[in-house]
Amino acid sequence: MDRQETMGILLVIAATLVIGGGSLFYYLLPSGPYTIEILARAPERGNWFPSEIEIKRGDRPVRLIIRNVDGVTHGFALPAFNIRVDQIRAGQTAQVSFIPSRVGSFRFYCTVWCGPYHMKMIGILKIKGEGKR
Ligand SMILES: [Cu+2]
Repeated sequence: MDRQETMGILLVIAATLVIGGGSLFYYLLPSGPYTIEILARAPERGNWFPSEIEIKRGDRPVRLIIRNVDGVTHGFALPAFNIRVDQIRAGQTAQVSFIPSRVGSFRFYCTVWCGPYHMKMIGILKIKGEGKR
């Protein structure tokens, strides 16, 4: 395992902790935005992580932190909520927010031609209707 692979694994572990910590934070601070971190990588290097996100419908804003941990530029679009970030350069982070007001499955995807599998750089945001978020 080389240094870069080790770093990649550590980043995934860190992201898992951040996402897990984010959920805990949600219960502790029910009025703040609900933060979700997404790692951006071209499909051949792991794709969006997580590539499937499930949340509950609600009035509280959701904040997406999109972290480009790849070596190339990516973009981000979640058209169902009018969100588009044209360029997130390697190593950079973008933040967007929206109110998850509608139930459904919504695609998010990369908007920059980042490699041969660019068209597969797609994730799903599922917004569920029942229960309390
Ligand atoms: Cu891309």
